[in-house]
Amino acid sequence: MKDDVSRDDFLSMDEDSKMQVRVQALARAVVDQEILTGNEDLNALQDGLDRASNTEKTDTRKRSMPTSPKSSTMTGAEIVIKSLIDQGVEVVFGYPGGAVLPIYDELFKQHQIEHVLVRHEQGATHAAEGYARSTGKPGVVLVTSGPGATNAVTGLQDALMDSIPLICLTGQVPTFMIGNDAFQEADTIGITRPCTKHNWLVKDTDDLAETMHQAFYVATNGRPGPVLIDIPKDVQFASGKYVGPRNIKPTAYQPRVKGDSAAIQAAVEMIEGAKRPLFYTGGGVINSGPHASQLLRDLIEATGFPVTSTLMGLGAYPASGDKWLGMLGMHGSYEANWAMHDCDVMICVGARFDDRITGRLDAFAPKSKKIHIDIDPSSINKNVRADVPIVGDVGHVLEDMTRIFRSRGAKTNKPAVKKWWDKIEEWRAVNCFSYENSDELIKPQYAVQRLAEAMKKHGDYYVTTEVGQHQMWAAQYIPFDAPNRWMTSGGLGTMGYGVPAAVGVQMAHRDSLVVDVAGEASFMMTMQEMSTAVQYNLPIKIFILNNERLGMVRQWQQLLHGERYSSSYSEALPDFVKMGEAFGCGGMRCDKPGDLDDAIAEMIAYDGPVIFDCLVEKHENCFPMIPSGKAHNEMLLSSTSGGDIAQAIESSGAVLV
Ligand SMILES: Cc1ncc(C[n+]2csc(CCOP(=O)(O)OP(=O)(O)O)c2C)c(N)n1
Ligand SMILES: [Mg+2]
Repeated sequence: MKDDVSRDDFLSMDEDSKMQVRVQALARAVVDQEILTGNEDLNALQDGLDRASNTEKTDTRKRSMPTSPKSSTMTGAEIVIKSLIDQGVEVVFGYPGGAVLPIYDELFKQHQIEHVLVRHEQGATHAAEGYARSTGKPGVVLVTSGPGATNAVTGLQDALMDSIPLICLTGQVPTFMIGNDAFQEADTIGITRPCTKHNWLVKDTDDLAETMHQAFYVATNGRPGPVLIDIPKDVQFASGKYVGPRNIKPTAYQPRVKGDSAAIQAAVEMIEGAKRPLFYTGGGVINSGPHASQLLRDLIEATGFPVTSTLMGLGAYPASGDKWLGMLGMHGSYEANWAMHDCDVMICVGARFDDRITGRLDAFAPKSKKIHIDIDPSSINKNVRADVPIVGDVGHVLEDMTRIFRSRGAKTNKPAVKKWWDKIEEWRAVNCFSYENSDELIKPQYAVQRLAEAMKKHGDYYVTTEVGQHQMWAAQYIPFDAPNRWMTSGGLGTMGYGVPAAVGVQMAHRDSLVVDVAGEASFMMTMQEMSTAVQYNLPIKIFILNNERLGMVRQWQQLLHGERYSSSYSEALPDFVKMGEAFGCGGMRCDKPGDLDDAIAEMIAYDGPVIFDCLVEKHENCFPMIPSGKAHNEMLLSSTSGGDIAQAIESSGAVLV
């Protein structure tokens, strides 16, 4: 339709002209697709035409009820849009194609939902993830069948591993052609079953509304995650019954949110007696909502215990808080990892004992008793045995725990905890994030530190990242004082996440500063989304730490593969400044430490999206590092000598990633 008439022209037309345009578009869609051959399809087409002409006619055909927007009978495509509106959806990230044209047609006719046209379906899923993580609301994706759906798979798996609520709507070939190897057919349900929390193929328009609302429920309740609804094209054209979100049948999926009170009581007793306690928090705190982060802060202040967090949990407890030890894990802080190794009571809140956190499992926190709070029962005792497991929502459990702790007099073993803090201060004094700076070359750590200072000066900021060394430096050097400000691909480690995620974040926070800390190689995986940023006036800043290397791969090859740098050099890089110009956004370059502050200030002040090419030292490694297969107390620091590093990883560890 866009070929013939613009959206604004369409909206200003009288009803007769609008009708004509719709009829032509529907007819064209049929010819283009060459799929409406059977009687049922002709009925479906007739339904669409009837609706378009808004004729009040009685018809004996099964699914040809005329509809008005208020009626509870609508076409499948209308049901999709009405369900989204009733679920409070404001933005959909998507890409059209033959199998979703009826839904795109309905999008065209309304004003409540904004559609963001990405440049690749992977971009739609990451943008929806960025939107979801920065707002706490589910992200919505709309893509076509076949390649549209398969392109979305990486983002679905990413969202599954990081527990991000997404609703992905895919078009499918008409029901009567499924299994025929039809044009753009793929077994989307089969392909996405392992990378969604749940998925549905809707074969009857009467089931569509119910399924849409179920999908929102499943994606956002319990451990959040991506869900997918596959909607054949005839189901979109046909008419069916609409039910609102409050009228759907009760579902069997009722995740437990309240923790067992006896277990919470046992946990409080353990907290009271702890001599070397540690809070180990994760993305579950953020997913539970800002209230959970506040409760966590209250409990930490009430106990006076130290706290560390996974990559996904940054911001739940403020980095400026005095109980903060920094992130733990493979590239976490010295003090956090040592505290983890030596603690006697570990309070794990909304984290899942991922291998990046535990290191060698049989040497993980060997002297500790573990309390594990998680909404997902399958996470408990999966990798590490919990002494006190508590299944429930972090917010609910922390509220009960704090109440019980206070009602018993807020007792802790103060002298022992004071001694523990003294020990922690010794580890802190190691100053594990120090590095040798240079006047000539921009050290990547320095670049991130200067960026962090400038962002702090600017005020509230949101950061996305790609995957690699730059991601770890961003986690180490950028402080987050609030939840929902840090968007990174933790579980899947997806290069190419950051640009589209920044698009999604900026859609939700139009006036905020949104920066993607990128590597040059990752940026090139989804850089086409700069075009999306330009189209929707999203002033995202892409801060590339350009080391002309697949830096993290190079680091592992140096440490593990005898310095044989097999294919880890970024050859034939484009000129990122010219690329910025070509996209119609800003392009900047900086290669001198002395110019960096001014250049970063210019980038932040630039009125629009910017690609910032920061040329950094090419051989810097990311420390501290727990070599694979080692325990937390065997961490390497930047001061560890080269020979010791080369020998640090044994063959048993080399097999691990
Ligand atoms: C899609 C994808 N492919 C491959 C990898 C493996 N990988 C992890 S980090 C990395 C290098 C990233 O290079 P760059 O984006 O320049 O970041 P740097 O490490 O140099 O900061 C690679 C190839 C990945 N994480 N994701
Ligand atoms: Mg690089």
